[in-house]
Amino acid sequence: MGQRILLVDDTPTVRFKYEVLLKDAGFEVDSANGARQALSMLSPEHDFDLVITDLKMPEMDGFSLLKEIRDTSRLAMLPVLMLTGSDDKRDLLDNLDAGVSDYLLKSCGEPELLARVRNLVRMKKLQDELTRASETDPLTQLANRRFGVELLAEEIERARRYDRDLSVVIVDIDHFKKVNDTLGHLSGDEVLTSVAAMLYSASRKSDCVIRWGGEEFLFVFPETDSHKAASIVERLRSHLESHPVMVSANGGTTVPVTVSGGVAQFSPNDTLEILVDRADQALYQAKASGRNRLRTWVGGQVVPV
Ligand code: GH3
Ligand code: MG
Ligand code: MG
Repeated sequence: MGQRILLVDDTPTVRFKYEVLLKDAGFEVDSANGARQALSMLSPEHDFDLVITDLKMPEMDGFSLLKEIRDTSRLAMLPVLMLTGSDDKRDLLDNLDAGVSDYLLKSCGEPELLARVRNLVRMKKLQDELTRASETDPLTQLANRRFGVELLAEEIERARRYDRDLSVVIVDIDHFKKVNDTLGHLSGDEVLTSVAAMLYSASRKSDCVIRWGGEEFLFVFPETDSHKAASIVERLRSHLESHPVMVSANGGTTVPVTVSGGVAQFSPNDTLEILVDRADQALYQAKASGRNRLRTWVGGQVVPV
């Protein structure tokens, strides 16, 4: 997908001129008639790579827009290029203080504007790649534990504030050490990758599956009670039970893989640690009672699903 620029100016002819220039250079461009409209367009559904804004605008100027953007954590990394008609040192210093990414006189000419735009967009792309890498487990491409903890903390906050259901399930591959011991670590990696891909592709868009540890995965199910969560993961357990995983060892071998799981539902006084610990206790019982099954933590007891 092309890179998206939000262009903000209160003068239609200026917007038109820059829109044509930027589109010809290969960018996707949306424009806003002023800072307020720009703010409403910077909603979480839209993913802009750069904001180019006029400094002097009636009602709300580019400087106030910049400050709003920098005060919004979700937008903190969004590059902002300020365009101004007048060469005022005070304005320049204020904008730099407020975190502007680049600051240009409108008289700079089109080649310089485009060169600076390309630079900012390139930096944004690198920044996005770094962010993604810091949130992703390199082997399975699932969300990593660090991202998972952040996500679960947010979901717990939301469930508490709006009194919503929230459940977690820890899934652990059974006797995984045996796979490594008999087929080697590389085959172990292949099994992990396949199981992760299967868990990911079978999960709903609203749910998250995290590589929680070596051969452990944590499902986060917002707006879902423990019965529903258990039934979703039970389907995955039973699918795995009847579908051995292919690995390339010995010219192609199938490996039977089963998983055990522990389910816990959030209640309003739980911390993240307590919630995960309950799922862990349930998992422990699932292992102890024979593996290849799920258990749920409910009111201080662990019960079969
Ligand atoms: P249980 O049914 O009790 O869970 O038995 P288990 O063998 O699965 O559990 P255990 O905790 O004894 O061993 C987990 C193994 O997972 C040991 C470790 O070497 C392996 N493992 C963890 N991370 C990776 C990985 O990234 N790649 C591979 N190949 N193995 C891994
Ligand atoms: Mg295991
Ligand atoms: Mg384990």
